[in-house]
Amino acid sequence: QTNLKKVIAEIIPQKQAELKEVKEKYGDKVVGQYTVKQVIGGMRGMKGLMSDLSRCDPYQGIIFRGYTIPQLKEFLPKADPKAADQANQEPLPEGIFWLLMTGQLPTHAQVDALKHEWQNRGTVNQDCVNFILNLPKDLHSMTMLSMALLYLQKDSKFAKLYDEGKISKKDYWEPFYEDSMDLIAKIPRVAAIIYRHKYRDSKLIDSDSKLDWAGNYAHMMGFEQHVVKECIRGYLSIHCDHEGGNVSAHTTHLVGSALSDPYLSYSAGVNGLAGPLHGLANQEVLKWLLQFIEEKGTKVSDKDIEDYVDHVISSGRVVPGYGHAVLRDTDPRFHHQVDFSKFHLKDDQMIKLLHQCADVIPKKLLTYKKIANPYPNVDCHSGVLLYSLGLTEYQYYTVVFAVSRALGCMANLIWSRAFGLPIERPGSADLKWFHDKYRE
Ligand code: NMX
Ligand code: MLT
Repeated sequence: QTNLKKVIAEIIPQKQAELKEVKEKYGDKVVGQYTVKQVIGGMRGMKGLMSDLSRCDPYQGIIFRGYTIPQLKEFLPKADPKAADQANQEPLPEGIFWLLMTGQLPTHAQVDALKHEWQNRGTVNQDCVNFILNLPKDLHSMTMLSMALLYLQKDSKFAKLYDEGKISKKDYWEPFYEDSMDLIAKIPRVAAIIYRHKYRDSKLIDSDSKLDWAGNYAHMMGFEQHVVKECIRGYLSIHCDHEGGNVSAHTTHLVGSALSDPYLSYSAGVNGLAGPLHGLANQEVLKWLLQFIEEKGTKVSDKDIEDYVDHVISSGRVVPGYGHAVLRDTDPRFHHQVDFSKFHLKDDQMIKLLHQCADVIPKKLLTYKKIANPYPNVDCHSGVLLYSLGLTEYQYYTVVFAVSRALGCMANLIWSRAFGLPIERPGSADLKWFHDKYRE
């Protein structure tokens, strides 16, 4: 079966039964205790959400439906199924979406079907193109993306059916599926239009119906080199999901729980991704590195890097690309990008400097006792990779992240409606409440 919707429709009743069983069997079990410090401290370490798509292990990193990143690189279909060489080893994002949605590794035929489906759904109407082309170019590209997603919201099938009173709760997942698939199909086109508008005199490039979702995105931005297409395939695969609690996934889920449609929900998620402690860190790393190179050049001593870290921290800033709220070791997504760059960009000076920094900075950060994790995260490498491949406009990098994150956020949203999850509404406490409850 290559029709994803039909596959999902068969899995949903089984998964609903599993969720019912979990609720009945374990509904009254205590998950854990949490402290006042955690309530005030961003709920760190508290399990407060259910997301069946992926889980983040502090040491192993992200596990998508039971598979690690190296396993996915090995098992997921590639753009050229016949090429077995290292230059063609990046997984197709179509494959990871299939896995996230179904829990099963896809066949080439299933990935191909998804590629064609997204091609068919991917046209962006001229009114939306005009909307983007009329946006002031000094808006940040993430602001443009968020606005363009809101513009597309007028075509939401869920919002229309709900407004007409034509949809029953048990069927919500279907229009959520339709909207989500449309959004995923259109987002590379929208993102490419933003890129061409902001950085290439608004000269647009037509979609190429022969290409896969990621390859076509690279093409529509104006990059035809094989290595860029491969990079974008890998990039869009590994950034897609990071369990339910990261800011973009959590925001999308929260907004969707109010039955705001996928466009409204993901626009909100994109706004969260645009924060420098989250997805914007990839542009911040590049900015940081370029400033460093301007002052010191690319051939530097370890001491130069250590001094720069001290300088940044003593001025009250963070070193972008290092640390994580959950991870306690180097992010496997960072390793994935190191492998890619060591093969494709081994002589690049900037990449070499980045690898030197990634060696030196964690040791330096370890001397700051308050930092729970000094190791490189996904954003540490991604910007430098794009820069070295010729995509030098770093204020755009988080848009690439957002194109990828749409996969995880949309898959989560569809499953949340299929599971019939309720509106999310935790309690909050004022300071008086803490005093009254705990005063000795
Ligand atoms: N540079 C300097 N200080 C840091 C760093 C860093 N890279 N990482 C953590 N700290 C500080 C943090 O600001 C906090 O200081 P204070 O108590 O004065 O507020 C202290 O160390 C304790 O923070 P942690 O418990 O280690 O980290 P937390 O879970 O609060 O935050 C991040 C996680 C990711 C927000 C944090 O490590 C950070 O700001 N890193 C740099 C930005 C970055 O790379 N973000 C991208 C994350 C990945 N993504 O894609 O979203
Ligand atoms: C992500 O991919 O969302 C980041 O690593 C941040 C997180 O997991 O909190």
